[in-house]
Amino acid sequence: MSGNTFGRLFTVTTFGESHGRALGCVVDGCPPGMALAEADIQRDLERRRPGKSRHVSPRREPDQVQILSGVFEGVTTGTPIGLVIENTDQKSKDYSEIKDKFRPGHADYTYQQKYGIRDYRGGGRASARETTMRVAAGAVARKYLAERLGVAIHGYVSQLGPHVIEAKDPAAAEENPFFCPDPDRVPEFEAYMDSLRKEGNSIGARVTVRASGVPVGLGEPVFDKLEADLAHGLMSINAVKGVEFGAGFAVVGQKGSEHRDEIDAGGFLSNRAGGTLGGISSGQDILVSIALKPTSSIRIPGRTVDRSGTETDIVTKGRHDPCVGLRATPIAEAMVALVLMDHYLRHRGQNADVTNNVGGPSGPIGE
Ligand code: EPS
Repeated sequence: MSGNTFGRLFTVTTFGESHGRALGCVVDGCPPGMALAEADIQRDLERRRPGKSRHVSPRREPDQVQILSGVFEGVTTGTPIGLVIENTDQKSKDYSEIKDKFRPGHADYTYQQKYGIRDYRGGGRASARETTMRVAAGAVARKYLAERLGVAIHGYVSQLGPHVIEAKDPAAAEENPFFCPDPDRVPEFEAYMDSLRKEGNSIGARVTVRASGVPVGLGEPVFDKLEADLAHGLMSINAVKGVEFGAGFAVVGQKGSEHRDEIDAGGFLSNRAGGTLGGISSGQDILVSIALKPTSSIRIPGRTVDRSGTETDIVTKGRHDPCVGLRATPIAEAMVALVLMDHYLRHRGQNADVTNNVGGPSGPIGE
């Protein structure tokens, strides 16, 4: 395998490029018997797709998913689920000017050096368009987790550039183009993004995801700790440069007496750990944040070299996201779903017979 497959028991293998014919994936290991229709997957694809507001890439893609296999009479059969989305709105000529140049801060350079050839159209495989299939596969995992275990996974943008956003109303994040959980601040962010776009620049963001109802016991110490695999999945999203769980990097300044989550008969009294202990889910909410960098496709001229090593300037025109973090919430949720699903099956495989769990904040798996 060359890095296009994720997971051990619940796996997803993705393929496709931004300006190729289609993007697709094979989801393997899905338990049989779950009702699955294209509409179940389409909802999350709709939340991710470009062209929905002036603050994201204007590329118009319906991102209509087709289920090619693995579902019979509306129910999963346990065989590989093939999913495909056609690309319909490529404008490859946008890239002809920069095809032999390397955008500073972009994968252009490393793809060229690693493979000796690259599909420069739309960034090829390195394009954020690749995330369609993560979202599609994640929707399958998420449906199973919700129906079988009652797991709910929700995210929001918790920082846009310098603006830290309080999660006053997490559900409201679904109702604005910023995935902003504080609806009163939306006009402020509209103005901020308008001025950034005018400037031809881009900005970073932070996205936070909460998974509730996660059973105790998911995660396989020592190398496949739950947060290690979550970090793997989340770090593999385009533009992600950091992952934090619970108190995150603030742990550096905390004392043991402040950081620990005390327990009484009713359960944990705080959640600074972010839902895992020793790499195993504790039954508390999984709380994870990711840092997304500002994208490199900007209109501000920058210095670079071309393929022959000659110094030159570069300006990236076309239809780019000034803040890729604005569309990252469903992608991050999908990666969390894929990891939890994989670890649920792995835990069930090894530990289904374990009976001497103590009572506590959350019961043994399967209860
Ligand atoms: C992207 C550039 C734009 C975005 C694209 C990601 O594509 P293009 O240059 O082909 O118009 O629209 O995102 C998507 C198409 C998508 O579906 O997310 C980039 O440089 O990563």
